[in-house]
Parts: sequence; C-alpha cells; structure tokens
Amino acid sequence: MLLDPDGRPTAAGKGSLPDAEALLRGLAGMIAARRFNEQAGVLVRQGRLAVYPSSYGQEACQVAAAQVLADGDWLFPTYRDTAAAVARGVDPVEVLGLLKGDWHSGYDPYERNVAPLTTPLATQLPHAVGVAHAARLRGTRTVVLAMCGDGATSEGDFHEALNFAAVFRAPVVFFVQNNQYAISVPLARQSAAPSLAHKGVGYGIPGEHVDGNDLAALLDVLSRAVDRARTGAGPQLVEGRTYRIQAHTNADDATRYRSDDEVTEWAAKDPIARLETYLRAEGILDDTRAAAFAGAAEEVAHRTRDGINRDVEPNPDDLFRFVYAEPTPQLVEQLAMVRDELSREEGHR
Ligand SMILES: Cc1ncc(C[n+]2csc(CCOP(=O)(O)OP(=O)(O)O)c2C)c(N)n1
Ligand SMILES: [Mg+2]
Repeated sequence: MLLDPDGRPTAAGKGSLPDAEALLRGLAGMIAARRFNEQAGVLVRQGRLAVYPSSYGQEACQVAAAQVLADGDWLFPTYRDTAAAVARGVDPVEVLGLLKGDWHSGYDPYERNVAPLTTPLATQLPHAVGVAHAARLRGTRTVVLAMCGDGATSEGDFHEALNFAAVFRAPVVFFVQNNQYAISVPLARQSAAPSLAHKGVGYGIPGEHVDGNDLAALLDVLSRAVDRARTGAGPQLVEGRTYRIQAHTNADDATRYRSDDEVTEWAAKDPIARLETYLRAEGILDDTRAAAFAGAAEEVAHRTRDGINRDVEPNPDDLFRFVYAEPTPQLVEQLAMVRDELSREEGHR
C-alpha cells in the first residue's frame, strides 16, 4: 500500500509514489470508469443491455491494467473488465456490444490489442500465454497482461497457463482481481491458499499481492511486473485485493449472501476518493481540473448512451461470416438454412 484509505502516503509510499502526471491520468481514468459503470447499470435497467457485470469499486484495478501497458502490448480481459478495455481506448459502445447481445466480440481485438471479453472462466489465460510465447519467439518486445478473478484461480486453465508461461518464460503478467467473491462464493470457501499470489510459487512464478483500491500501488507493482516481463525475466502473478461493491450482475441479489456492513466497510476504502484526497492535499488537483475530469467522464457516458440506444439491424449472415477464414461445410449448410427460413418468414408477412 502506498496510499492509505484516507489518502495519506504510507511509510512505503513516502518518496516512492508514481509521478503526479501518472496519478492524474489514473484519477481521470477511474472517474470515467465509474461513470461508465453507472451508465451501463442504467442501460441494463432500461433493457438496452442484456446483462452487466459491474466493476464499480474495482476502478483502480481496471485503469491500472490499461495504464501500465505500451501500445503494442496485449490486454486479455474478462466479462467484468469492460472499463479496462475502455481505459485502453476501445470504443465504449463496441465494448458493450457483447453484453447487449449485438455482435460477436463487439469490437475488433486488433485495433487496440484487446482480446475479446471472455465469459468462460480462465479460458483466456492459455490464449494470453500463447500470444506472449509467440511474441517471444518472434523477438518482439510485446508483453501480455491477462486478467482474471479470484474464483477463476480454481480453474484448470489458470494452472495450465501459469505452468506453460513459467516453463517457456512467456512475457505475461497474470493479474488476479480478488474482489472477494465468485458470484455468491466468498474467498474462504474458494481457496485454502495463504493468498492467491502464493499460487505462483509452485510453478516458479513470483507472486505479489497489492491493495487493489490503491491506484498508486497498482501502477507501481504492475509496471514493475510488465517491465520485468519485457526484459525476458518471465511471467509474474499479481493479486489485487479489492471488492465487488455491486452484485455479481444485475441478475444477482447479493443481499442473500453478504451483509450490508461488509459492503459499507469496503465502500470506505474507495479507490477514487483515496487518490483524489491525496492529490488535493498535495495541491496537484484543483477544482478546475476535477471538473474537466468529470466533464470528460460525462462525455464517455453520453457517447455510450447514444450508441447503445441506437437500434442496429443485425445481419443474420454475420453469425457465420467470422467463425473461420474458410467456412466449414456445416456452416455453409446452416447459413443456407437460416436464409431459407428467413425468406419464408418474409413471404408470410
Ligand atoms: C468455466 C466456467 N465455469 C463457471 C462459470 C459461471 N460463472 C460465471 S462468473 C463466475 C464467478 C467468477 O468469479 P471470479 O473469477 O472471482 O470473477 P468475478 O465475477 O468476481 O469478477 C462463475 C462461476 C463460467 N462462466 N465459466
Ligand atoms: Mg471474484
């Protein structure tokens, strides 16, 4: 921890905080991320999004994950990491395409080097390691940052990915957002490991845990892990300890398995308030700048709202177009069946 929950530098933080510009950028990113979370929540209630797994309260992890990467690096997000994708520059409307039920991944992964949001737990991790391994074989200096949740660390894919990455010294940083729950399952029922960061040890991967609501500490730990991977020293596991302030998704009722007191306790450790308090106390942030950050966040919300509220006419052919470069005979047949069925429906109208 570099900044305590009241926004004061800790002993470790004195003299070793990231520079003011990085912290301001991080704060602006978190304010935009929170506004995006709020906006997406509203769009769900309006029936414009099918589902939204909110990262409200986890904005420091979301923004830091994007901020520590260079342009050519890759980010592998989960369904909860929409705000990280937005922070990396993916169009917010396209990011929500999948959750709206519009279109395959919703965005072009190659535009900002952000892999598709992955819903099956941990399956993105072996893919991330593959990309990192390929980069190493090609001699590029690409680093991959692969995100997953606390629950996902129980999945076989998590362990296989760590093992492969360690053996082949793949330039990948595994970033676990430990938000204390896997839907209704609390961490204590999920894992008996001393910490999730310990899970690297058996594979020969250094593990570090960090306060996931302390943007300064996250930038410090994650950027060191990324730099280390870039120099060829191999993978690292970082556990960010944070909290899922809202329900798992809009389809969940979190009051059935956790207390309001617990939520209140974590809300007091809010990542945005903490950094803002520090930056104001240091005279780095003033009202004009804070208003500009809020204005930019409002702009993201506005764009998101406008784009999601615009009805698109989906082309059913698209279901088949991007599955394989060369469609399989089965896909060709299925496409013909869909077209046939639709044309008959047209006939009945
Ligand atoms: C392979 C697989 N098994 C089960 C699920 C159902 N599922 C969706 S989210 C979730 C909990 C994941 O918890 P965690 O990894 O901590 O991520 P969080 O949702 O807290 O961000 C589960 C079990 C799934 N998506 N994929
Ligand atoms: Mg979790």
